[in-house]
Amino acid sequence: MQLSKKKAMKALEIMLNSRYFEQQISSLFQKNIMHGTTHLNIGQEAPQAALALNLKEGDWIVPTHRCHGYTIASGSSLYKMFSEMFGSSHGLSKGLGGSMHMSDKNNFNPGSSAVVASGVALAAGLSFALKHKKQENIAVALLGDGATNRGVVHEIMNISSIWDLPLLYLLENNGYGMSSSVKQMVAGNNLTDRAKVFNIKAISVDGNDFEQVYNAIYHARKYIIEENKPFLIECKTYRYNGHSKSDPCIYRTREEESYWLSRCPIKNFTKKLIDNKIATKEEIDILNKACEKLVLEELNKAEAVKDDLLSVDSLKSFVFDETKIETYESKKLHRALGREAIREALLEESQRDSNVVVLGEDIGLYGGCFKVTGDLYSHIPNQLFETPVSEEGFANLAVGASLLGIRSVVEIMYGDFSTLISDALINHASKIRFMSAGQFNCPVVFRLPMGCGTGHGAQHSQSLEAMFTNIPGLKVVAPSSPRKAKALLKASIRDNNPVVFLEHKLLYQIEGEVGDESDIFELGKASIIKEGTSISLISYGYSTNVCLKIVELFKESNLDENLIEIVDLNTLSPLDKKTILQSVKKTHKAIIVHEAPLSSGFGSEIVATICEDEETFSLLEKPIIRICGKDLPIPFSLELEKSVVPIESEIFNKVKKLLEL
Ligand SMILES: Cc1ncc(C[n+]2csc(CCOP(=O)(O)OP(=O)(O)O)c2C)c(N)n1
Repeated sequence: MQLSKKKAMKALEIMLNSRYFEQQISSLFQKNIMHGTTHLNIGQEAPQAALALNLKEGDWIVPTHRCHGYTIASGSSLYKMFSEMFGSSHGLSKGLGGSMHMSDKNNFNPGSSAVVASGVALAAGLSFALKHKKQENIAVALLGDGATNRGVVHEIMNISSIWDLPLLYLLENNGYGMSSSVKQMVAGNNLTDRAKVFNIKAISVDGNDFEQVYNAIYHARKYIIEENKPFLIECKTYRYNGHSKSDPCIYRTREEESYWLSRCPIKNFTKKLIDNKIATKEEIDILNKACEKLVLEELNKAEAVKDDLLSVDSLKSFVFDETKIETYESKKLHRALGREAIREALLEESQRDSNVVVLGEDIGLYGGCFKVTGDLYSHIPNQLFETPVSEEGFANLAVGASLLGIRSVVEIMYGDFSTLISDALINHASKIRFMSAGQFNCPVVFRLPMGCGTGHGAQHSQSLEAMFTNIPGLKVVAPSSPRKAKALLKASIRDNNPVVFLEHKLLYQIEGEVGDESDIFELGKASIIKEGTSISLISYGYSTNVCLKIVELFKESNLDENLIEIVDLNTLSPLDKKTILQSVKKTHKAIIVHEAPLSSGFGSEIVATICEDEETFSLLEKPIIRICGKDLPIPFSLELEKSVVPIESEIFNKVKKLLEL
């Protein structure tokens, strides 16, 4: 054994702390003192210690749901971990995370993802950030054998290989993903082959042998740093308990269990230390007792304050970072198309801040599917990253990178494919700040070209905003003009929170006035773009332009256009309710216009906003009308396509009817 005595004893200490911690957790669950669920890692302690002893300051880890041992190994306080398990405000994540989200920024651990394998993409994002910042560090993605069957792992293996990311995949093959065995669920003979097809070097080691894992990680880290390439280590191991607290393990034989019990990593390591005269039995007994005592003391301390909870009122502060962005309305205007305005924002923000990066498919030489990025690649070659067709992978990668301050602007070729990044948006971007009790922010902008009018058919033309506005933690922005597209995109990039930026495809072709680099508009603020006395047309995105045409039709028909007020929402979430209510209190009538289907569309939220305000409701002279898309997928035929979304004549007639003209 080549390890120094100090390191060997440290390794044993980590393994013992992990074992005693887990035994206490198991007993607290059995006594119903703890709630929820938990995934114990008893039997899998060797890789935890081996990793801890190899990592350098600034290396990041993203554990799996079976995370306690790695959290202990990376240096987190046992007291704070027990407190987190109790859900108390003294926990690592103040009781907002629980067993699977033990975030600890000080120890380079953003917490696990409870979505099997998604943490791999977050770790890839951290490694992307480390590389971008030219830091000599690595990120470690923990994953289980079950996780290797998820598509996102394959997407990320590919990306990490072609981008040479400093990423270590530490794969714990414990033979089972819940109740399903590797033999049943994994095609092929070797899990390492899964990395090799992506040109990633991979080895397999006995995961219950501390020294083997230690040496493997030592060489892997060196290789990753020196060769600038990812690496995978498969540790063959076994969990002694069930998958989670209520698993009786009926899918395993008792013979198999006793075979692995005889290969206990702690017993084996202890024997080696004594056999090789590195430590005496007495020394090991002393360490053993000290670890057991420490764990118990930390538990007692945590239990004494377990009822200290965050107040419900304080929870809101963990949803969005409230840092204010300086806004300004520039006087210097020039004319540009919508797509050019967006490109200007991307260029100016990337040049202002090297942490801003632009990611997406075909956004380089090709200029983007809608020619939004254009020649951007020639101006910011080190900040523009063309991705493979791997939406789930690169969207979650952007989230991971944001934890280290990288501000990605992710272009999703068609907003319809946001269904493929729903994991990044719904499970990660929107929740990481909350689950980590404010330790991490997630400054990522997801640009989604939405809407119909271009004859692209049902899977390339939808308006999916209502899918996002129901997710706390996401901001949703929908500009209506080139100027707003630029000024709101700049604000979105500077915002410390995740923003879904909805770009109607027809906006790209609209020409209008655009501000210079200082033009930045506040998120969460609606604008009255035309004042009027007797009816509020409330809209957002491209549909605002349709409402503006009604004003023209009024003029052409010699009707009084001063009757019409137009409220452009700009941001759907957070919604500027005040401006909506002020307008309707003045006009006493409201029509809401949007392209998305009527049923459960965002218009319902606006109706509710008006009706729930007693004063505004009492002033309403007519029922509120919603003029929206039909409850149909978008048809391909151009004529049919036009007829399923709000058309000018329909709005014109309804406005006249409401005004009794
Ligand atoms: C995407 C997803 N599917 C299913 C689950 C439920 N689930 C939690 S853990 C787990 C098994 C994961 O197995 P593996 O990756 O081998 O890790 P292990 O539990 O063995 O450590 C499953 C299916 C989940 N959390 N996420």
